[in-house]
Amino acid sequence: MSFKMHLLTSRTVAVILPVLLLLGMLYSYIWRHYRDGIFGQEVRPADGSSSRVDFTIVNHWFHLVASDYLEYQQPSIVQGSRTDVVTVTPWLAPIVWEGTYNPELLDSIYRPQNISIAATVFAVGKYTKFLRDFLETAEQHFFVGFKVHVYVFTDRPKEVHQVKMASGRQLTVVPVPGSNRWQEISARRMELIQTLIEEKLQNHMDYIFCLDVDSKFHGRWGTESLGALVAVIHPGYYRDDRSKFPYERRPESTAYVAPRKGDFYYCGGAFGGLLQEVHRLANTCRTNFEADAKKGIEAAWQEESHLNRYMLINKPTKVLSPEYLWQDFKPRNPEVRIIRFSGVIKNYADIRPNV
Ligand code: UD2
Repeated sequence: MSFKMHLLTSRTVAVILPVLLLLGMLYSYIWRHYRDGIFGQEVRPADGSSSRVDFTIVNHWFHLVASDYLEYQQPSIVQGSRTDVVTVTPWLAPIVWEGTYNPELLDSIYRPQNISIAATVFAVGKYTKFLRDFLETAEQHFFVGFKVHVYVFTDRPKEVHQVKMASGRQLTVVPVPGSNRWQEISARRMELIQTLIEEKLQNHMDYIFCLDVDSKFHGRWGTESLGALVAVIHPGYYRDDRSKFPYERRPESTAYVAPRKGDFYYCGGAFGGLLQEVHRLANTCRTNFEADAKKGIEAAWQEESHLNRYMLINKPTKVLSPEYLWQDFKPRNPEVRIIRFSGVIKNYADIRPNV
């Protein structure tokens, strides 16, 4: 090779190499952001730890295809069937009340999509006694006609009642250790939900709902409740000023909410949504709960306080009215036309491992 030729080649390499390097870096930067935004997420909770989970794209969330053959009542934008309650949040998420939706229309949209719904329920210690009613009534009312997989977390697998389940529905018992503190049982749920999503559910199920076991279904709980992040308004506080909400009020806690902040007070006993959203919620609440524990703090209402803090910042995309978690000891308020799911009356001293 002549000297000139050699010089030319070296110059070309000197120009091309950095350009190629730059292009490579640009490609990997764009791909990383594209993948995080579309396919998954990197969750970086408060302590800086991270956990990568990849989820597939959820088409049914973006594309609602109705049947051409279904006839239904004309909807109106000037005359609502509910004028006694608020049906949309200030961030434009629907608040689901009886009379605000058409169940047949919704089911006809979601049934062809073959969606699947996981439900978690914890029955640790004496709480196994609530399982039978919970499971039997879920068969009658919870996503009837849809693919449902119930996961029962318990330290007493032998006490799990065998329920006859319709085709497409199944139950899995997940053994967990017992505890002598009810606060720990309640709070540990977030970690176990996170692990379940990571190890069993991702890319197999679409939605997940996490429910208290000391409850029964009395009415339909179905496709109207689907959303990316779904919260249920607590029946005990929805008429109160937010300064009275039982948020965690100590600023040292990661669950802290200032007195003049808050939208609604949500239940720890029922929440759900798309797997990736609930994973993010569970991971954050668990991490924050653990960060508090290191400082010797336990939030006022354990994971419910952390969930409320999370939902204040990460607004739920669908809010379920207190129809979706009433309490049997409370007389029904007139705006609650139907009770769909409700906590039974229980004697805490009898069933909890500690006071
Ligand atoms: C409220 C919340 C609950 C949770 C708790 C605060 C509602 C309706 N309930 O309920 O979700 O946020 O406050 O910690 O929003 N469990 C057992 N074994 C036990 C104790 C608890 O399995 O010994 C499980 C069980 O699934 C139960 C759940 O934890 O449903 C919540 O415990 P709880 O029902 O005793 O708490 P409660 O009624 O104060």
